[in-house]
Amino acid sequence: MKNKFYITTPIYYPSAEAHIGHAYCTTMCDILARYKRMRGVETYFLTGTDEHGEKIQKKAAEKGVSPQQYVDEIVAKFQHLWKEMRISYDDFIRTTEERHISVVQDIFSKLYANGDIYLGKYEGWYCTPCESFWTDTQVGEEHLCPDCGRPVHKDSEECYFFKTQKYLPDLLKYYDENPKFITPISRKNEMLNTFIKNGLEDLCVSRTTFDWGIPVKENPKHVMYVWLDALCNYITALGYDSKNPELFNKFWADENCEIVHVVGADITRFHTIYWPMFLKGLNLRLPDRVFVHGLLDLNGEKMSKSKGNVVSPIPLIERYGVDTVRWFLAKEFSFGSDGRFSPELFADRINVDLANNFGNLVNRTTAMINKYFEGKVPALSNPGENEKNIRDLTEKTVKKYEILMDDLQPTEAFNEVIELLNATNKYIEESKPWVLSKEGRNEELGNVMAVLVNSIVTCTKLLSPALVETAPKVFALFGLTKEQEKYDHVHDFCIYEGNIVTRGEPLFPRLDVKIETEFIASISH
Ligand code: ME8
Repeated sequence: MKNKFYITTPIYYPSAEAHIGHAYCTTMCDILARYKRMRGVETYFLTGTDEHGEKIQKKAAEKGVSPQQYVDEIVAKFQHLWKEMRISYDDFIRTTEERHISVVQDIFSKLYANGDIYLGKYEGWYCTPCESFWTDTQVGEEHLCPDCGRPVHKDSEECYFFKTQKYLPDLLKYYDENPKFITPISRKNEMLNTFIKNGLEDLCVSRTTFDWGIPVKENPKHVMYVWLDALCNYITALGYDSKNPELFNKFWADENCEIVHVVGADITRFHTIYWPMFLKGLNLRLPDRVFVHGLLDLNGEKMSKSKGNVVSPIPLIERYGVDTVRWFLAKEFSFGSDGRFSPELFADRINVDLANNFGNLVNRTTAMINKYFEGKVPALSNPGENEKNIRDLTEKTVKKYEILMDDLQPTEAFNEVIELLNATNKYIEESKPWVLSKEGRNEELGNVMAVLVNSIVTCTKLLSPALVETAPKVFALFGLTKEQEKYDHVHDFCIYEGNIVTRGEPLFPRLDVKIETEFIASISH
């Protein structure tokens, strides 16, 4: 495992307010960042907003405000949402900040001086929402954008081009040598088959038809193509090519730092084809991984403001608490696959995992320790077969969890933890503590309690990157010391003897699926 970790979300367009899809990606990155920090890995987590481009300029004009005013308002809402979702980013980059603009201008100049960028003329089919030109074959007879499916129009403009063929051999070599560069693997095949094998054209990297962008210093009637501008955020935020390059040197320039970009399936092409080429042009190392997550829809329909089916996470957080929303996002959809959001799924997921399984286990255990042992965790002595089985399963779970998390598979890692919680609940049924108590078999009863506490504390630690509010509550219920709270004790078994256990309110009340389904449907807009 590398000893540093740099993880980024896409920088979102502040053209409309954030919805559950944006929250999904950001939450998954937050979980991975918190996990790495918990493991003692020096971590830097970046998110931000992508504020230039024709689409934003048009939206601002429609509203009668300047583009800057327009984005300022929406960016504040993004930041508010991340605060509510307890997103632990280290930096939030905005592409309208001076620290970004000046460096991107220098990057353009460097690529131009290298001969990677040249001035030419573009004729093709243009998709305004995607800000992309397409060829005849790509738009087909229907003249529809191959990315978003909306109509395109013929356009031509003088623009600067980036020579993609120059770096294609390097890119393909990097794909071969780094089989996990693009995951899931199906996304890599999609890039090769859809874009690369059909002949990659040079990329147009400037525009002259609008001015809400970063001016090209060499020729200011051009503004930079929004994707060149945006992708560079991953290095400008670290101070690349600035007076303060410490973070850049520490994270990007160090081979011991694992660099991970998490992106949605809609923007794979930019991150896995063009971005690595720009980096090659700048003579910089490439990221270790571009993890492509799936897109969520609502009841089978693409979420869109015009359809009025956008779900904002804020009312969900207000009603159910932030951990519930974070858990749903982390656990419901396998990271990398597309997913369907529906109110029923939300309520079921919370009931199954949090109320019935985890919450109920905590509840029962705190109650039994208070009833049978006056709230004091007993010692484990002469463990029997059942105790040993749980110990073995705990060890295995921790190992698998770490491997999966390190491989950017948080959903699968949490599945392992849920399995351990299931096994622990089953262990209660098999050990029948109420019978042990009746028969005065105190040593065995004590063992059961010690094992339950161990399972709960260990699972809470493993779930803590998602359950940020619940984990400290559980630690407090079981009277953990600061030392006992440390992650590394997941490798110890039953070290909580003598801890004082308090009974608290149920952590996750059971939801009435019908009532909650109606509530969630009522907040989609
Ligand atoms: O593409 N389900 O910004 P963007 C899951 N500015 N994730 C979703 C989603 C959904 N329904 N909708 C959006 C841009 N996302 C560029 C990025 S990066 C240098 C520039 C998430 O606001 C997903 O991660 O359109 C997707 O890739 C991203 O938001 C697109 O955000």
